[in-house]
Amino acid sequence: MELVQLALRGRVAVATIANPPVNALSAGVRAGLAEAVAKAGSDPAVDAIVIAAAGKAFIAGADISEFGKPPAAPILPDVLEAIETSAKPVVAAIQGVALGGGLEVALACHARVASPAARLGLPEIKLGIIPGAGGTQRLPRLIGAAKAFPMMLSGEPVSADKAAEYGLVDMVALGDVVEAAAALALDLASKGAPPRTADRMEALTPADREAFEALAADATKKSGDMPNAMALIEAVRGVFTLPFAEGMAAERALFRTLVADERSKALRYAFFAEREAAKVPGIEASVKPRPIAKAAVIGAGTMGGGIAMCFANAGIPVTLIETEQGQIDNGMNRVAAIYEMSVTRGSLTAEKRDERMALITGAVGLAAAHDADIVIEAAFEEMGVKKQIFGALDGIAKPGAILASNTSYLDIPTIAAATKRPQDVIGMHFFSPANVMKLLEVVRPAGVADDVVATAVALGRTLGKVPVVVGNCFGFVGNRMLAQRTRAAERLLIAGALPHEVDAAVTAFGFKMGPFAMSDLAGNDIGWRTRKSLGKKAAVADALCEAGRFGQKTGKGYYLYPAGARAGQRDPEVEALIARVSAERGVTRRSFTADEIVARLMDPMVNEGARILEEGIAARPGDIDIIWLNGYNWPAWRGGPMHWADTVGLDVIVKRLEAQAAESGDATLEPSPLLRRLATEGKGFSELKAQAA
Ligand code: T1G
Repeated sequence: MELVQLALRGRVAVATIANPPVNALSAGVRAGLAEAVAKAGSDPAVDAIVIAAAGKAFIAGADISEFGKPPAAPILPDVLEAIETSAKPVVAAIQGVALGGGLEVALACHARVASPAARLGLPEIKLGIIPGAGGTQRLPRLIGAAKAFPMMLSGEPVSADKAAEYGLVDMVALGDVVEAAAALALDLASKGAPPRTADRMEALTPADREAFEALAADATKKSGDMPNAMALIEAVRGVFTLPFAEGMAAERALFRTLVADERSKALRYAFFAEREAAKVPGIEASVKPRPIAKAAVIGAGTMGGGIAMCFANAGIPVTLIETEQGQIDNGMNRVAAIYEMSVTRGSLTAEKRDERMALITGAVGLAAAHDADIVIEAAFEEMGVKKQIFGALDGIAKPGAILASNTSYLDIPTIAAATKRPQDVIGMHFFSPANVMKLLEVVRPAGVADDVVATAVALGRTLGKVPVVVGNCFGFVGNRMLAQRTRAAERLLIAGALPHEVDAAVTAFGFKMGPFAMSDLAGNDIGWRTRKSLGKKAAVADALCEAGRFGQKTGKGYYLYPAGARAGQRDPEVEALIARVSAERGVTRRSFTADEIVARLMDPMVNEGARILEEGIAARPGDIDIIWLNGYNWPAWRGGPMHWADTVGLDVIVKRLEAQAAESGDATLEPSPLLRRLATEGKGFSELKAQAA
């Protein structure tokens, strides 16, 4: 099928891009577009040209899968120059998303018509790059740098109406957007006006420059060491200081440097890994999810309330169930307070708040779950409680209802065995706060029905989550690997590092918080309770808890939190306690560099990830990375633990693990067979093929 079809509509030539699923600007599309515009331009029967697209998207941008390969002619800037310098008016008919190169195509046109649902944006910053086909040069000239720069810095699209308000589109067409574009194109042709090209400077005034420079200064303060934010500022500043052609050349040079940067490669890797993760090996795309018109959540605590909010935010009525009215009231008040905060912050209208609150109904007793299509249990993390709830739900929930547990590590098959419908029981592990964190681990026990898995994944996407299907084991994937990092952090303290040194190394690596500050925030007693239930020990962590140092909530944990202090402060008492534990073990303490700390924390996580892959608990290394990127704030520009390991080199990681195992005598630090095999073969995790989870 032709990627760009050219058809005459009276004296208007319509070039329609058809490159499903989202009309990415592959080499074939670029060539087709150039050919269509040249052909229409030289056809005496044609007075004007429209660029349109088939399917849900106008154009989703450059074909990201082509990055890193030698650019195939014609490159996009050349195609856009041909459009912009066309002697005949060219109008874009935007019926869906016009993103990245897609919006740049529209910017090279002489006018733009959008459908009401269209969204227009330059999301390149999210991929660690900047627009590379004139976006930084044409958009400011059209709407002013003070409006264009924030669009490019956030990477967020604007609606058709907002685009019209900015002057980014000339018209929002309620009917057929191609027809409206053709009429506008003919009108431009009839005026005989020379097509409007980018180097009109009306929008670029001294006031616009002043506003831009203020925004740029703010962005510089906030952007940390992300090179693409700095490059974006440089490229946009060029519209005030360089002629158009030189500005275009400068933008292209900056773009090409960023495309080659490891950080952009990691972000592009994660873009595709997230989409791969939604494809469940062994479950055909044809398996239909069960319809979910009504939900119920058992447990009105922090997690239950957050999960109920996810349904309300997606417009799905949800019953929030507890054993007593007082708990319902507390849960509903907590939810209302969170929504109120969003209204105060301006991120939610009062009307939307009321709409969402009205979708959440509190109820006492499990019987209220009788008409739900899915029931999600978010009760106390104790197997007895869960078996009792699922046993009761079995007799209440309607046939075909899905029964899911939000447990973060308990055995799903044991929970399912409490019912007569194990094929309908699954794990849906949300991350706290459930209404904010994107990750959803869908835990697939043996025997669960395929359409139940498909429903959990589809529902996860409907709730705005990033669903990843994982196998059933203690801690599933994320928490199982986190346990390795926690053990490694404790080992480091005993070997000679101090909490603030470990946390500093981890935040320098790119995490928002280090493990000890995180533990103080969440509450050290949570891990302490789990270790006790499992009969496990952690000398330093246990000693802190035995001393009542649970963290921020008790004013002291690994750090001191004097009243009103924003961050924890070093506590000599804790450092003396740690030294005592080292002495009791006959350990001669030594200092560690930040690099050594990172290696000692992350290598065991990678090793556990390799075991998770060997056991088939995760289908792909990319699934593990998506879990860490979306559930644990792994720095996005490092692509996740398995991608990071590939950038380090698996042979290096194997050697470091062997040294750690020998030094500590801890056999669990020995490299897993898969990790050792890949290292021996000189391969990376990225060369593993998907397997059924
Ligand atoms: N390139 C290649 N494949 C893409 C793609 C792209 N730009 N966008 C989507 N896909 C694939 C995706 O991998 C999936 O594949 C399928 O399309 C459906 O995607 C020159 C340099 C458009 C809002 O960053 O935001 O232009 O899994 O599941 O939920 O200056 O896709 O089916 O095999 O996401 O309906 C800038 C990225 C590129 C936009 C649709 N553009 N895409 O969401 O579907 S850089 C972007 C999206 C650039 C210029 C620069 C979303 C979407 P598969 P999907 P969706």
